Amino acid sequence: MNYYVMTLFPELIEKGMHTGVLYRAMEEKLLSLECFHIREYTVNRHKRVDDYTYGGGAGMLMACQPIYDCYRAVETRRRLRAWEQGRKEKPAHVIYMSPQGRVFTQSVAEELSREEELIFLCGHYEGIDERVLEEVVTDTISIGDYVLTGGELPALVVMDSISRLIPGVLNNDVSAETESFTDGLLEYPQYTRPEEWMGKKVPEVLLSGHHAKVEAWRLEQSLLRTKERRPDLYEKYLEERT
Ligand code: 9D3
Repeated sequence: MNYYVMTLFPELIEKGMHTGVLYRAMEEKLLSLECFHIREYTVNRHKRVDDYTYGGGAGMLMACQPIYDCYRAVETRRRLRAWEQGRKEKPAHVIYMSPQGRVFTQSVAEELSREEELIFLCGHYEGIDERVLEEVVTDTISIGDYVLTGGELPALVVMDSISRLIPGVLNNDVSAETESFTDGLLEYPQYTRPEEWMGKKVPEVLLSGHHAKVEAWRLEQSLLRTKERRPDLYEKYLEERT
């Protein structure tokens, strides 16, 4: 997976991706990341990327020109890399991170993980001039109903969850298996050594070595937890089993 990110805060994206599992995956060339700093593409001599809103109202909007020129730089870079690697050029998949987008879920992550390349556009201020969005954006995604200051953290969330679905990134088949087994349920409680801590004992069944009993206990715990904490998921799980 090759990620391209258009942003006013490239260092935030770089820092977020150059850590832990994702860093290793980038070293192994399973992932790549290239950030494009929108401010570098402004032709304005004060390097301004924002301007007042027609029709009035509070706040500033990101203007068309810097974003469009930044996008053209991404396209040039994509074309070069496709040529270098002898790949066929594909139309761009440009994701605008916005509170007005479709809400990101695990199934959206699965859908996007099948792409070879993804381009992210992160907004700031009160938003972006609609005309440049019409010109470059093919998909708009929100990470949920709460207000942030910009699209960078959402882009990191989306890249994180897509990346772990790419074969080799987690190199942990058991995790993937467990995920399908408890599909749509919350995880059961887990314990490690010591057997007793602050007077609290690890549940007896987990020490029994009885594999079938352990599995039954874990499923029961998952069901109880999901019913209690996420009745919406619980209902869905029951519906899918009938
Ligand atoms: C004045 C109306 N505001 C919308 C509630 C404007 C506005 C506020 C904050 C527009 C953008 C932002 C910054 N947020 C994002 O760029 C963003 C976001 C978010 O705030 N929540 C969840 N998902 C996302 S994806 C991008």
